[in-house]
Amino acid sequence: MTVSAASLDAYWMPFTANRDYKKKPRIIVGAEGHYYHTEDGRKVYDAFSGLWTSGLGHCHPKIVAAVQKQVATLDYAMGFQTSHDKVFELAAKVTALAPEAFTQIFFTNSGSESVDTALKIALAYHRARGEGHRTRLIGRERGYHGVNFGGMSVGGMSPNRKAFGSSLLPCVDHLPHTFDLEHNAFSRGQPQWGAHLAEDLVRLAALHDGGNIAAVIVEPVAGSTGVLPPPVGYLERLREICDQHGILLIFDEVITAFGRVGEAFGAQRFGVEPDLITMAKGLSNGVIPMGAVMVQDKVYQAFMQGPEQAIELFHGYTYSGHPVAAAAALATIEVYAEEGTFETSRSLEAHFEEALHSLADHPLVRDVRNFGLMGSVELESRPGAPGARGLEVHKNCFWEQDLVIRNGADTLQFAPFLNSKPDDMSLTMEKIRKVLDGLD
Ligand code: PXG
Ligand code: PLP
Repeated sequence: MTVSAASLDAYWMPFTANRDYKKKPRIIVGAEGHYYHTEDGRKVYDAFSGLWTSGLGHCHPKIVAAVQKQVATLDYAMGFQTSHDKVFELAAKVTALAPEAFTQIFFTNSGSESVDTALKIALAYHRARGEGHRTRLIGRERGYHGVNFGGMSVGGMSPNRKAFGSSLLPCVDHLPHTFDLEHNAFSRGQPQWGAHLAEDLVRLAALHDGGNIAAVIVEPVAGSTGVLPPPVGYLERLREICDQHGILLIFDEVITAFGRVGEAFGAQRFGVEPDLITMAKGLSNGVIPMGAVMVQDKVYQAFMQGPEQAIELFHGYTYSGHPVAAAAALATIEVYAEEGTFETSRSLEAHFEEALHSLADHPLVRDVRNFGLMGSVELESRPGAPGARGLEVHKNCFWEQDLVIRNGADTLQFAPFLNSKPDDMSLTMEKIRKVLDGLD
């Protein structure tokens, strides 16, 4: 094994069953295109595009070259009161992909930082406009907005909140999630049922007075919780209610941006314009960590009012707009355009849907859901051992099928490459069926 026992023990792995993993570690030592290379010399197909990150495939030569050049030219530049060329160019390129009203972008290093940044911008925006009493934030049950205190507070994944219950942000409410097997099981794309769940925002606005609510944050398609596409009409209705009460709408597009739903942003795919959009992952194809918050011009302008020498937003990270990350992101965005990635992704949706739903008849399968190139297969849990079956599928895929998939408890998740070969999508599902057939 390439990793010594002592080093194995030294690393506290994120979102991992550390003791179980360390008994038989799954170690990746290289990657190329659609495959990982394992330490035991196998090529393993990546059916999760990294961690929703690497839609173009791994080690794309153009991104690799851009990073190599940048790191040898300008490794780091102070980002506060000074900056560098690449990040301005990137800001212009990303905003150009967005709906016209989005004109400014603030850089971070991850999705979690993007979410906390967006929440801070929302609160400070209202204050700058003389509405500092708008302090309530509204998220959604089963939402995932990262692991920092803001994102955890508006998020709705109970295991992520459990240990921190009394330390979450105050003044936060949650809309109900849209998962309902009685009405939505095995729906393909957006479910017909569920738009009425947006009406809960009317209730919250009546309870608190809409004028006290700063922002609503939702993922256009909930990803981490196991792919919950928005019911038809749901996002439109949220937008309407927010408009009625002057509430900012934030789309957390950390997963859905950059082709995952067949457009640059989910906002465009669903034809609903939020006020702020968070992103990460596909921004740099996962090559160098980078995230961002893009805002409508009216949001930026609300801050640009005081004396010109005053800092308008007291917020920023040491690595905001890091030159090497910016170079990776610039190359990524160029490749998206050159290779027609968003169009390719869109053209693969129908095949992916068919392949994924081929598992619907398996006796262990409870639900199948998909939108764009996001898919999940929910398994029946083993009695008394929730999550055990899902982890077993993940491990069996890795060791026996040369396949990496993700499991969130007993929900299997799929994020095919945006430039996948259709046959590989089919083969992935055939392998999953084999693994499921072997489970008790
Ligand atoms: N918002 C959304 C919508 C996300 O999907 C984050 C914020 C946080 O991003 P960072 O870069 O801080 O991790 C995410 C991240 C999964 C899975 O299994 C999804 C994410 C992270 C880890 C696992 O679906 N999404
Ligand atoms: N903690 C200390 C002591 C710091 O000096 C800084 C940044 O200068 C931070 C935390 C924040 O780090 P970052 O800007 O990388 O988020």
